[in-house]
Amino acid sequence: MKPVIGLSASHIEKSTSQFGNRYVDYIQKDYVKALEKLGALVIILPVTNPSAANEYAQKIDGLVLAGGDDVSPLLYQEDPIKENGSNSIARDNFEKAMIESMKQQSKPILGVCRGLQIINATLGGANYQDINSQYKNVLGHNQYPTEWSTLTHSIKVNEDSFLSKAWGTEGLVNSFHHQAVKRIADGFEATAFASDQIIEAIENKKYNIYGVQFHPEMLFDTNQHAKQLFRNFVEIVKK
Ligand SMILES: [Mn+2]
Repeated sequence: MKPVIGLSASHIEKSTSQFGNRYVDYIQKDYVKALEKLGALVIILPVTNPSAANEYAQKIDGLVLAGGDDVSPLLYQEDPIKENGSNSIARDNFEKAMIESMKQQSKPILGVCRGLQIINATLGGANYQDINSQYKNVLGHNQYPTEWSTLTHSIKVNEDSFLSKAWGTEGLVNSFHHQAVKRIADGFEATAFASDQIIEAIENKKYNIYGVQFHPEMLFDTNQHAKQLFRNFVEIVKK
């Protein structure tokens, strides 16, 4: 049997030129392709009522939380500063319920970018709403419009971490974020740092919950480390 991996969707609940007021959930294909190439069966999860999360969690073996909008600072008891970006409370609340259900059922989670940040906020941590205004001597963490798979900053990775098994103890990553971990959730360890000490990966080994601040799904076809990272996650899901 193939491992079944649930994939969180992005959510638009406002009028758009393409869909009018027929609101949509959507997901970048990179995640689907990467997981399928490694032998997983992928189920895209709708952004729906949090009360459905427990049953969705029962149907899947692992969860990938994708990138997207900023996590609302209300999740860590802060009002938004003016630099806080677009929030989707519906997505936040559904993903929060999914994280809690997966943890309860001891099933692995991999969070990418926003995915890392929602894990941290859900399990008791707090994030920077905007590192460019809230963090001293910050380096360039949003490379847009530089191409997605271009590696733009270095990281140092803790030995014996989930990330080091794919990335080694130092390497390069892409970067498309302006939020980051400020206070790490209890039970978690920061396992990678940029040279400005911004946290680039977190993990909770006991519960197999992992997060990376960069975008390995955009590197999957060009970077062996990124491929290895997803392979390692799928292996953990299979166990
Ligand atoms: Mn970065």
